[in-house]
Amino acid sequence: MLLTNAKIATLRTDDDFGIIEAGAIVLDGARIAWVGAAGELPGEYQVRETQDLDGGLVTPALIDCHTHVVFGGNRAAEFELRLNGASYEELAKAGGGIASTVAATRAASEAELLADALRRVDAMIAEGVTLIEVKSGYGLDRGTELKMLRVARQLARRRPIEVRTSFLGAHAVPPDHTGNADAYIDEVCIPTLRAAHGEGLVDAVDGFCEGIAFDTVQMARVFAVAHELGLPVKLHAEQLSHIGGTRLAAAHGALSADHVEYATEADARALAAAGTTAVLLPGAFYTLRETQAPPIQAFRDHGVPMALATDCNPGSSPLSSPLLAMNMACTLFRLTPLEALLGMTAHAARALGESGRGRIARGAIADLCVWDAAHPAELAYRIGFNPLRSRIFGGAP
Ligand code: DI6
Ligand code: FE
Repeated sequence: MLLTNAKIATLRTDDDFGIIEAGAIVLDGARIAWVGAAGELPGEYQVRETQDLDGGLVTPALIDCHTHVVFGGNRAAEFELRLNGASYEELAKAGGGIASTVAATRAASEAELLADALRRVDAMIAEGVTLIEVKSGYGLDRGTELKMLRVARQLARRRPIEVRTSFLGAHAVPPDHTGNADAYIDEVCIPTLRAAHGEGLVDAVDGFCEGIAFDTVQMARVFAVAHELGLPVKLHAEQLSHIGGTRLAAAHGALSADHVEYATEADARALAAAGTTAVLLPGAFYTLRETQAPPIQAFRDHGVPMALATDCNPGSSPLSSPLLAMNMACTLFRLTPLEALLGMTAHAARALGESGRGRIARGAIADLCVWDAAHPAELAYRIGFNPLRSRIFGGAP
């Protein structure tokens, strides 16, 4: 298939949008066979179908590399409590927060969880997302963690989207183990990870390294099992305080360290040396009204790739709009529109360990978006406006 009459933002490198005016793309099945100026299209391609894109803007499709789209219930009541003076950490300590979503998720059937998650996924697809990461972590017992991961796998069977799962058994200490985080890790979290892996439900292992969750020593025990099982690791690190999660992630060769508001320049250096991607989650920063932004300039200075994601979850980031996340990253964290687009495409792919995605180049997966926009900076600039015209998933419009 030949796509023609397009303005293409290839993101070929990280230096600029890599724009090709009057461009054309040849798709061969699920892959990109050729991209360039239409006038330079080699004669060798036998084109079966041509689509005139009428001057539309083509970018790589969006990738949401950090989501918790599978969960029961919602936390609008806590949102209200916070607006009446309670803090996120106070609510967590009082048995609300993640624990209240755990109760709702344990009580929900697989069909209910799936129906709810599909509505959030549909919102993402409508903005041009073709690949999402989905975490467990609202079960915190074997049955419910496995249930969440099965639902995550189902999403890819119900919709034209790819899903990568992360096991987040180390998300919070469940009410049944209050004050006994170590026993929870050893007796529930790690055996559940092994069981989920045994069923082919786990693509990566994540954790919440924070004062209200797990420390670096506990996380290192979970990561050791991930390594033993051959699974990549990633970590919620330095979101609310600095306790060393970023350095731990780097030391374990993590795919990503996520949130990283309280990360330091030394942490940025460690991430760069390890080749670990920093995942920025402005939706959580915004919702919790945090004031400490991640060390963006240090990430730039040390060459740490920055990905961007919605963190879609019922507590700290009830956000299912990647476009709004891109806007927030620019407004709140001062990313450039180019950095925001790279963060939702090429660098998000990197955070998932997926090379060959997120850029428009020969041999890459043909996941593309066509936008009603004259320039790619428009994608991060607008607020609450969706210029998506069409989405191409694995070579199929
Ligand atoms: N950090 C977050 O922002 C989410 N999980 C995490 O570890 C919040 C989860 C929640 O509040 O439900
Ligand atoms: Fe998260």
